[in-house]
Amino acid sequence: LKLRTMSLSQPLEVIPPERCDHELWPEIDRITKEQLYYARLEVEDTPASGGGSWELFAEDGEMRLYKRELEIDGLVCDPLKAVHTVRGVSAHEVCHQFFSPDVRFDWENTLESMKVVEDINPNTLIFHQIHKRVWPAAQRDTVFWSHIRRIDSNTLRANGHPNSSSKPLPDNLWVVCNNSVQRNDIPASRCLRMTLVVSLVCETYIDPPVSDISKLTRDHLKCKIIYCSKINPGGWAPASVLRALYKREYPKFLKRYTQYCIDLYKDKPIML
Ligand code: 6CM
Repeated sequence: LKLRTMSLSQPLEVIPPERCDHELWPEIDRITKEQLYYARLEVEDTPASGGGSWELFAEDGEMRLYKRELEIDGLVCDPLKAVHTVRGVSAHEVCHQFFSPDVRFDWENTLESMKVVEDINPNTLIFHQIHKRVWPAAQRDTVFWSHIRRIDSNTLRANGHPNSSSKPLPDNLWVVCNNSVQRNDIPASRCLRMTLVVSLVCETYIDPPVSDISKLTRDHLKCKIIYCSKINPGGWAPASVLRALYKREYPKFLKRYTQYCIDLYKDKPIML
């Protein structure tokens, strides 16, 4: 990917194509915007998807993780929302690493295999992933589209957040949305097919502000990270094992992933 810098006074840029003829494109566009809206609502003011309020279950420094208990047809589908703030990386960098298939195994440790099964456009791929088996349940796989985009300030305003008017706008904002897709041509073979909707929303704040963009360093970068997920295990999985797994693994994932990004970019030019 070409390294880019931009003037902070420039309007934010939208990078997904204006149009795309793929049959999934209307769904990709709609769900990405919905997930962006949902993620940016404040935990304190809003219900978790499916109703009810968020319960804080892990906290470490700036990092806070919330969940809501939700069962669908007897299966644990607890929505999760995690918020974190880190310094030294931009929203673009944190989202780019999450989207890129090339580095997936560098930070994702739930995987046995990962394959890109379709390339919809430069910002959108379809993945087939086989996850490591968790005893005593059957092994799971997932098929999902993954879409990355920069959100411009007009889209942000049009997205109409009830609680955003009092908040400062970020200097830029990126989102990656992963959402399951039904693909009968990809057999689940020995696995149960799990379904998911996951979003990673990252906001860059230049803090302290710089008047001269050429003086921008990594010390000025503050990145607010919001990670939301809702996973349906797709078949029998003991509720207590699944909840214990999520409670242990999500905080570990968020810490490991953000540290991975910080370490990776620390001596590299800034990709705003
Ligand atoms: O969001 C994350 N990773 C993305 C890229 O891989 C993508 C994948 C999400 C699926 C995560 C599944 C985790 C659970 C796998 C085992 C399920 C076994 C069920 C049976 C248990 C009794 O969005 C990071 C995901 C981090 C998860 C901790």
